[in-house]
Amino acid sequence: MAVIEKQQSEKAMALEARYGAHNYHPLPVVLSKGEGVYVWDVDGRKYYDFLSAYSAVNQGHCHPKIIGALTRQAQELTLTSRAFYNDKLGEYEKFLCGYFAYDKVLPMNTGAEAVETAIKLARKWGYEKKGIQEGKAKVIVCLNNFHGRTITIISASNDPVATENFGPFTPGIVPIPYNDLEALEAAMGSDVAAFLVEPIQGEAGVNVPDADYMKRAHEICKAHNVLLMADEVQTGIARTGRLLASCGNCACPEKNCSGTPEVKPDVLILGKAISGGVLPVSAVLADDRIMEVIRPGNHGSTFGGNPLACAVATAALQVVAEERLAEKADELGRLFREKMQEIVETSDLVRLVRGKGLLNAIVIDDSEDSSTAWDICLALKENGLLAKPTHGNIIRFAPPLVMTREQLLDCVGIIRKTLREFQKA
Ligand code: IF1
Repeated sequence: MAVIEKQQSEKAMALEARYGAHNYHPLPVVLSKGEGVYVWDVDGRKYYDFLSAYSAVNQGHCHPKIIGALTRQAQELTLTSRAFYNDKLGEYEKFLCGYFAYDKVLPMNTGAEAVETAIKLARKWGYEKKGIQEGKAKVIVCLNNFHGRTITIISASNDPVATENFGPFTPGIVPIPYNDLEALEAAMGSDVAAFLVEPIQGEAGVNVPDADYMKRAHEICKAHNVLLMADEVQTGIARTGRLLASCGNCACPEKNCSGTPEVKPDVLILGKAISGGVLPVSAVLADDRIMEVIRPGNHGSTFGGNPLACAVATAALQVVAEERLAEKADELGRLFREKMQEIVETSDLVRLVRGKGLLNAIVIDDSEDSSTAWDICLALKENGLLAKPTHGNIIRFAPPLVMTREQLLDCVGIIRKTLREFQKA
């Protein structure tokens, strides 16, 4: 690398080290441009993006339709706050409710805010509709979950790195093992308001539960008058080969998803790719019997549902339908896992591949605290593909859903070549 080029990258990294909190340990690459499935670093090197900003850039970087919506709205009106009406929010709310087949939506900004909103909604519904004793409402969560970084959300976490020295924690949260319906049944009770669950646990290492887990979990919830709250911040918006990982139900105008409706969560939590990764947009959807407990002054956000977010998210969801991204993710995901399985069978470095749609991961045959997965990601970077380990020995592979078959096979070639180089080293 030419000295000047190195200096640019190192200068950017040094500035973050000096002036930024050290709350991340990024791969040593400094990105300056993104387009579709590609990103470029400050030295002009081109990479396949195989993380998609943790599944926020499902539609590809800087999708022209979404950027067009952003720039047009940015020149009209970006923010009114909810102190006043505006001409974009009602239309957006109608579009979103029609797209996902719910009566109402509460618009927020980040995924964590949407999860917090869902917990508040469930508690209020529990007291006012289910008759739970005031202050006693419980929310069931799964071990090894990831729902965000706020105090209430990490109160549900069993990840010491995410929780140590952040106490005291929020009460009323009951952890159970993931993909364990007996444990869910056993945790049920008259004081339980909701079950909050990821249809696939992303951060935990792309843990895919039994095929009927969400359906049977919903049956147990219904039997005990408990709300099923699906956190689809990472698995939603076509990432797993269906519009939503939990229900596979597609109500969007273009009937984009081929899935049959398996389960419709009582509360649906969306974020990340709802805006195509262009700006923070999240949403909580529910039918009237639940959302009607929210009255003026109960909840809000300065930026929640701002006109810019409405324009961007509408365009981002239209792209999902128009470009049939759910079906693409399903088809390319199967091809990717098939090719990864060939590597599993010929390499003693990779223990297994798992995932759904284009949310996949490989498990490296090394201990969780080894640096092997990290070192493989460094080698992948040198070969033109950016990915990052989730936990220890697990590498998540989540490219933008707009990838072509040829590009995917090119990426498989890079992964195969890198693992071979690694094997010989
Ligand atoms: C970080 C993880 C992924 C999420 C689910 C809610 C949120 C997330 C299922 C909160 C956010 C992000 C957060 C980011 C890294 C990334 C992540 F590694 F942290 F766990 F994707 F797996 N529900 N996930 O995945 O949404 O508030 O971030 O908008 O915090 O390091 P957010």
